[in-house]
Amino acid sequence: MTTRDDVLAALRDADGEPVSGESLARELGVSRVAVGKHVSALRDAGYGIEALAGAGYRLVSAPDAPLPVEVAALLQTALWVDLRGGGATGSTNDDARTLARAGAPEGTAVLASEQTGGRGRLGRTWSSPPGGVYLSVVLRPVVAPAQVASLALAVALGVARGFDRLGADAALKWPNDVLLGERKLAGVLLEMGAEPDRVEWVVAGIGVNVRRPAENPALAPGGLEPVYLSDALTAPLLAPVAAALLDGVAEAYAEWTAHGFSAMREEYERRHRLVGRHVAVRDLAGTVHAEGVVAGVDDEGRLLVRDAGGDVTPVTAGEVSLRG
Ligand code: BT5
Repeated sequence: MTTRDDVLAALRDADGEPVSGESLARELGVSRVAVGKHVSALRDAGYGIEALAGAGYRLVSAPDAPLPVEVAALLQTALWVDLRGGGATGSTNDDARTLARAGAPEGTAVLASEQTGGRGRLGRTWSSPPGGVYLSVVLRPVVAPAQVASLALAVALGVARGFDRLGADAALKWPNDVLLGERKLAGVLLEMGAEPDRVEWVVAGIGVNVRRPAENPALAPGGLEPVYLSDALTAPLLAPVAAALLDGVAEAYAEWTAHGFSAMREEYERRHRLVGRHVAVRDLAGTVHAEGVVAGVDDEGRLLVRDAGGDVTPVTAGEVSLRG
C-alpha cells in the first residue's frame, strides 16, 4: 500500500466524518503538505473529497472504476493477494502474462475499465470500451496442461456465480461464454505457460459488458449479440462487479483444485444453454467434426454431441454453432 492508499483508507474508515490533516499526517508519519498532495492526487483520480475549514477532509464519493483499493474493500475471498491497474490498458491478459512470467504469485489480478487491445480466443478481438470490467488473474494450479481445458469451464462457472451475487441470472455456452438470455454478457480467455507435464502459470482473462457503449462491437461471423449487465440491473458500478466476479472465480477455482471439474459438472449442466440443442462443432480449419444434439458435458469438461445414429462424440475444443 502506498501512502496515498493509506490516506484513502483513513478517510474511508472515518465513514463520511471529517479527518483532520494533522491527525492524518501524524498517523502516517508524513508532513501535512504531503497529506495535501495525496488528497489532490486522490481528487485527480476521481475521488470526491471535501476540505472543511477547521475540521479536515471528508470523503464524499469514489470514482466508478475497478480500482484496486475499491475492489479489495469489497472482496469476500482470500485468494487475491495483489490487485493492480483499474484504469485503461492494452490488454489485462498481456499485463498479467508479463507478471506471471516474472514470477508473480497465484492470486495476482490486473483490472481495467477499458482496453485498447482486448483479445478474444484464437486471435479474435474483444471489444473493450470504457464502462466495462476487464480483468485477468494469475493462477498456478499443480496439474498437467491437459487439465486446463476444464479449468476454463470452471472459471466461466465462477463468473456466472459472480453474476448471481449481483442478482443477475447468467447462463453458460460451452466452453466459456457467459450469457444473459441468449446473448453474450462475458467471455473468458485462458492462456498458460507449461512444461509438457506441468503447468507453470495460467492467466484467466474475463471481459464483462457492464454499460452499453455508444457503438456496438463488430461481431465475428456467427458471433452472439452482446448484452450488457445494465440490461438486467439498475446502474451497476464497476468495482462491485469486479469484486463479485473475483469472489465467484476464487470459489470455483478452490472447488476445481480440490475436487476437479467432475464436482462442478452438474451445476455447469444446469446453467448450460446448449443442452438439447442441435449444434455443429467446427475445428480451427472450419471443418465440421461433430454434429448432433448436445447431451451435456463429461467429467473432463468435454462437450458431448449425440449424432443422428445415437453415437456420442466427446469434443475437447472447437467452435460451436447452433443448427436449426
Ligand atoms: C472470448 O473470446 O469470449 C474471450 C474474451 C476475453 C476478454 C478478456 S477482457 C480481459 C482479458 N484481456 C484480454 O485481452 N482478453 C481478456 P471469443 O470466444 O473468441 O469471442 C470473441 C468474439 O465475441 C468476437 O469475435 C466477437 O464476435 C464477439 N465479441 C467481441 N467483443 C464482444 C463484447 N464486448 N461482447 C460480446 N461479444 C463480443
